[in-house]
Amino acid sequence: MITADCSILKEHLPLIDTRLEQLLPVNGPGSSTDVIKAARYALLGPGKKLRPSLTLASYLLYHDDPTPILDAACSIEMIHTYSLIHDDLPGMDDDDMRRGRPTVHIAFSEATAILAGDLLLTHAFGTLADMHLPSDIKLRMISEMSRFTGGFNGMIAGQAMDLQSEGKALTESALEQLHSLKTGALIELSVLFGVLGARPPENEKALLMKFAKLYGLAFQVADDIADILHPEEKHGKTISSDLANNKMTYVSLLGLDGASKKAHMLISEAEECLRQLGGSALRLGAFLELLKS
Ligand code: GRG
Repeated sequence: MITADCSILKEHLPLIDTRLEQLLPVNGPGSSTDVIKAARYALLGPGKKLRPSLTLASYLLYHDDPTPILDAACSIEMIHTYSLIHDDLPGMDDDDMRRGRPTVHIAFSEATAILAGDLLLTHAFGTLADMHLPSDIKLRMISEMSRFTGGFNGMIAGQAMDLQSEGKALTESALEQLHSLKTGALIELSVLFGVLGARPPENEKALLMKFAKLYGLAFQVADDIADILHPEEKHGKTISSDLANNKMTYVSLLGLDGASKKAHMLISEAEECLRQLGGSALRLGAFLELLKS
């Protein structure tokens, strides 16, 4: 199971946490509202910050100072947190616990949780627009964030497919499409932001994006396996919401052994991308190691 104790995550965590705190300040007329408190509760809580770490690590393959890309990394964590707040709502997965604590609608209220998610989604785009990067790069990031997180070919499309899949048997390719969008798209965007900031040669960009695609799917397969092997550690309760909501997972489709083989296959292919890149790119292998534990 992935924990924030892993060194690649620990390396970036203080920088990300400090900046997230600054980006969601307690000031302005809205600051006394529960919505800001709820957004801060979720965003500054004990998440692993895996996606912003991926952005920083991808960018740092080409540069020494992560400062120029830090807000882009933080904007991804805002989107991720909004998606979790909304996913936990009674109308969606109906989860009471997340990261070992009550979910936002339990700790505050359902209406506050909806607004806190909306706040983080909106603020993510504003954060990108306000960055100190050339305008063409910022515009591309804003456009890609909309595409990768949206409802046509992004995270919301995956979530919509997930909602419609309840109680249905899916083929492996349908499950793969669902998860590549629902979970994978944001992970791909995390690497893409590092790449857009660093501007590596085209062939290296292609290999990094192939790595990101494989990693996004491997992350979901590993998550499905962890749901079965470590349910309490993951959710603070004994049954995963996918099982409770009668949703198909890689484990229910392929069995535990089959899902483990699938994860290994995806991880090996992702490792091959890093081997082809060589040099400092091998550092990204640490993210793959997280999925093996
Ligand atoms: C509601 C628009 C909308 C989208 C929701 C991503 C998503 C789409 C829902 C999350 C459901 C879920 C738990 C999927 C499994 C993979 C996943 C995203 C796990 C949580 O990511 P971690 O482990 O979480 O990086 P932390 O808590 O560390 O931030």
